[in-house]
Amino acid sequence: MAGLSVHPVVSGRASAQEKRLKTRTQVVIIGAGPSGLLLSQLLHLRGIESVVLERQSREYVLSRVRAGVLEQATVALLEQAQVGARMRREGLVHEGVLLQFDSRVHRIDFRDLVGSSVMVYGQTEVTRDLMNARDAAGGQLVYEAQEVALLDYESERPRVSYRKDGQLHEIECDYIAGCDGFHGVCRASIPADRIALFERVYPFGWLGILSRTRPLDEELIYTSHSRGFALASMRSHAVSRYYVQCSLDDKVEQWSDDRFWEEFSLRVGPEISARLETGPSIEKSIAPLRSFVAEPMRFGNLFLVGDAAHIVPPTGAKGLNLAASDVGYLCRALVDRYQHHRHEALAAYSETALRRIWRAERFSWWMTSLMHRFPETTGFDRRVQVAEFDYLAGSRAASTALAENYIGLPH
Ligand code: RFL
Ligand code: PHB
Repeated sequence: MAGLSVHPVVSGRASAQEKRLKTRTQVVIIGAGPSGLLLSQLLHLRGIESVVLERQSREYVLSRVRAGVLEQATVALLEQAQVGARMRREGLVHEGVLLQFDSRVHRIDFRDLVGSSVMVYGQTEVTRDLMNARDAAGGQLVYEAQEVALLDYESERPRVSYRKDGQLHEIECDYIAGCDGFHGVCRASIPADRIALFERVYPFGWLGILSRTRPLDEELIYTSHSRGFALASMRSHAVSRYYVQCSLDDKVEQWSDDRFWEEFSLRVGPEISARLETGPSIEKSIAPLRSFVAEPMRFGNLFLVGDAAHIVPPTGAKGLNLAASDVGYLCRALVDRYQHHRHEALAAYSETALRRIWRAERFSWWMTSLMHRFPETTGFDRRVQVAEFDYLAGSRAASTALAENYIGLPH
């Protein structure tokens, strides 16, 4: 390991002479997305103190529309974090999903195949519940923290500096948890020769809309059509979430609501679209699709967690669930360290987390490859996709493999 190292963010304006307000905590958590909030809440319940630094405002964080599907293990972790009450009341339990290829539909029955289910409950609501729980417990959360910089993270005295309302602050800590997402400062602070990056960028994106309309079906419908992929999802019995595969060059402004509904209807076909309730979108955004893993996930006393270390294309609904499983591993390891003076789990964090991450990467890549139209798709490729669908539809073993991965491999 390198000795004392300083890696300030490039835009940082802090000078060595500038007066810093100094404090101390056990764990500094960078990022108040689901990873950071869940980690701080779980640590708090085990008597471990943390400070969360978030670049954006609370309102901004709550305006992002993202994941919708929670694995049972994620649900259990949220219960453990004592934020499960509203999820249990308002979340929708789904015992299967529908896969559609052109006009043929195959249901993957989770209950029958693997005796389990998933929970449809939006990431925005998970985040809101966690924020409320942190507030109620008097948690230390700094929104709009600018110029966050990691200092000496490989030493015994890691520190994090940031600026808030013009004042420079510095927090000394035992550990730093990098929960700051794909575009955060933590992974970017690591010298290039210390980290290996594995990446696949897909040649398309997802255009998503949220609308106050009744969902198309009781379950999610994943559709593969020669015009491209489409997904019908939901947030409640009255709010729907729909996606269509789009070009990476597309801009949201090019997609009027009418154009979206028309394209979505074409892809799901006349039978299903006859049931479609359309209405004005209340959110519309385009997300690129990417598979990405950074190895390792530990650098001295800095731990990368969630999207800061890995990204999956959303087709398998795994991103938030992987973030939650990282949090589960790190929390247990920190509890071992603080309560039992054992360091083994912290030392094994990266290896343990990566084993599960690569399985989810594989599944998300597979499901993306199965369901999307690639620009270079030939007649041969399409027939292979259809043959794979036929196999799924006709084989309990193949359907079970999909179900097992979709509901989530064990932590
Ligand atoms: P996040 O949510 O990106 O949060 C990181 C936070 O860090 C802050 N930050 C900083 N703070 C301080 N200083 C800095 N320098 C900072 N830089 C960044 C950011 O402002 C932010 O608040 O990462 P986290 O917590 O690891 O959570 C990961 C999940 O958000 C992500 O994996 C999922 O949303 C992925 N995902 C899905 N996952 C599922 O499990 N099931 C799904 O159904 C699902 N659907 C999706 C998805 C992601 C999507 N998009 C938009 C990428 C659907 C979509 C369309
Ligand atoms: C969503 O509801 O946003 C959602 C559901 C399933 C996915 C991806 C996104 O695979």
